[in-house]
Amino acid sequence: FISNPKTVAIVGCPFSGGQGKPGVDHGPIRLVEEGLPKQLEELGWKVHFDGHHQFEEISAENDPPIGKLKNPRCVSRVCEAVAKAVGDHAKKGQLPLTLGGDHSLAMGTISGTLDQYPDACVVWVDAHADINTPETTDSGNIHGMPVSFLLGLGEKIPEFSWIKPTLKPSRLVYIGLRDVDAGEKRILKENGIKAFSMHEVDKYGIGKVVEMALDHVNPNRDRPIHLSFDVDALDPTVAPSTGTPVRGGLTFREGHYICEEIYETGCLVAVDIMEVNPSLAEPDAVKQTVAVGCSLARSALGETLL
Ligand code: Z70
Ligand code: MN
Ligand code: MN
Ligand code: MN
Repeated sequence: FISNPKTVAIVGCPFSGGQGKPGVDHGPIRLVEEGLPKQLEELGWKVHFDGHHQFEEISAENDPPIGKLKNPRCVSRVCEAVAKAVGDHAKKGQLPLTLGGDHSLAMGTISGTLDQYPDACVVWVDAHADINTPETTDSGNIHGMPVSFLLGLGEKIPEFSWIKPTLKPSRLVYIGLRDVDAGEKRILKENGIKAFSMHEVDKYGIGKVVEMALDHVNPNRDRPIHLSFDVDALDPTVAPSTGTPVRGGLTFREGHYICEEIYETGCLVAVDIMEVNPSLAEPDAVKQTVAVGCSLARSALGETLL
């Protein structure tokens, strides 16, 4: 799907409005400072990076809740801008690599991907399902809801009407879940959404889980793949500096294996690395988390062990 010479477009999204903890907006800055653009060049990619998006014209003020949703206008407008950026890069044959920022941004990134590749499937790697609706959310944090907006579930909020809910439940698969709200479990069941929780990773091993996940969304390995990776899918010992660490997560190798295997399909068209928050741990743990974010991106873009 990607034209030659292969170009990756880094879409830096310093944004935290989809949740309550400051600092996640600094994630993309740290990932780039760590040397990610150069690392990708060393893998043979042409790297397009024209600075982090500033979302200048989008105000975080005068944005009272709509129902339970917090910062709804701000999140919506930022995601709309991200959808345009990601879609434009994809249109040029570039592979957008979005650096978050909180996971609400995936409303934008996946909308951008689906605009260019309507038959794309989504592999969502996360401790959380991020599929609450405006009705089921307890927290009101929109980073816990992007998937429901993309699927068109729940009450329609006019402010989010730019989202075309074109993602089909059958084109979505989860890996790594272990902190899923009761309402989310019901939504997953009702919509027949395939999910490989940490229980399945324990039972079958990551090799079999990735194979089954791809067999579900992409049986002939001919559909474009969008990989949306929340670093909290990794165990907190591996990625400590993130907003909602949950014990019992993916090992370092399991996380990277998912990325390597998806790269190997040759179908990958977009990647998100989300929820790196450099303000939530000691300096060494922050450095470790930032380094892991970079190495996940490298694995997804073709870095091999041999
Ligand atoms: C919860 C909610 C969530 C990330 C927390 C948590 C969602 N289900 N996602 N941290 N990355 O607020 O809806
Ligand atoms: Mn750009
Ligand atoms: Mn998430
Ligand atoms: Mn998460």
